[in-house]
Amino acid sequence: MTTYKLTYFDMDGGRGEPIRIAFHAAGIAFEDERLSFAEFQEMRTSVRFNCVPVLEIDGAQVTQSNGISRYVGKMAGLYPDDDLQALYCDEALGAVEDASHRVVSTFGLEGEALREAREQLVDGWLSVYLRGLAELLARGGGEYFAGGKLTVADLKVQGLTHWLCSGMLDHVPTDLVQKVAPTLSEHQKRVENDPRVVAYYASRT
Ligand SMILES: N[C@@H](CCC(=O)N[C@@H](CS)C(=O)NCC(=O)O)C(=O)O
Repeated sequence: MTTYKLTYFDMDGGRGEPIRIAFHAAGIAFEDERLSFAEFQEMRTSVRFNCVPVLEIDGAQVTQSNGISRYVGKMAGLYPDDDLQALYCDEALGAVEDASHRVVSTFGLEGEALREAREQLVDGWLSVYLRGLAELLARGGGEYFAGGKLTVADLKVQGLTHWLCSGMLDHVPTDLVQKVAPTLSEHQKRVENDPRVVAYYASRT
């Protein structure tokens, strides 16, 4: 039997979360290695590209969260069979990745520099990405990004909108998503109420 080990930060969210949810939805057992930030610093140079998530498949390391999400998503029925719908799913996955990089580029800033960078982000790139994602959601029919049903794109976008609303990001208003792209707020609730997502979090308690 194939063995899977996912290494990611010890948090409910981020690039590793759609992969964990997809494994759970697929009913596939995996080792869920959760690292503290200090533990990650100790091992970061031992993983390719010095980044997580890393999936080990029978001991062989694979990186890149979107590729891994697609791979596990296919096994979970959370990735479209149709090529065009798959492209739509990939577009949303890639957009969230790009938006996340914009936010991460402000990490490490402090005080006034942080405030300025985050305010620029809120009025600039974050609004651009939220509006763009709302367009992709509308193209998908309004409820899901691709194929008319939950896919890993929905899990990834929910991760982003949850993060932006969480209050964890200083100077990012918690009502930003609601104000800029209200359909994404509805989408966030839809995903969080999906039985597979609910079952995953129930399994964590
Ligand atoms: N393109 C990569 C990016 C991975 C990435 O940046 N991961 C972050 C955590 S979410 C990380 O490991 N950062 C560590 C660092 O930059 O030192 C992917 O999608 O997996």
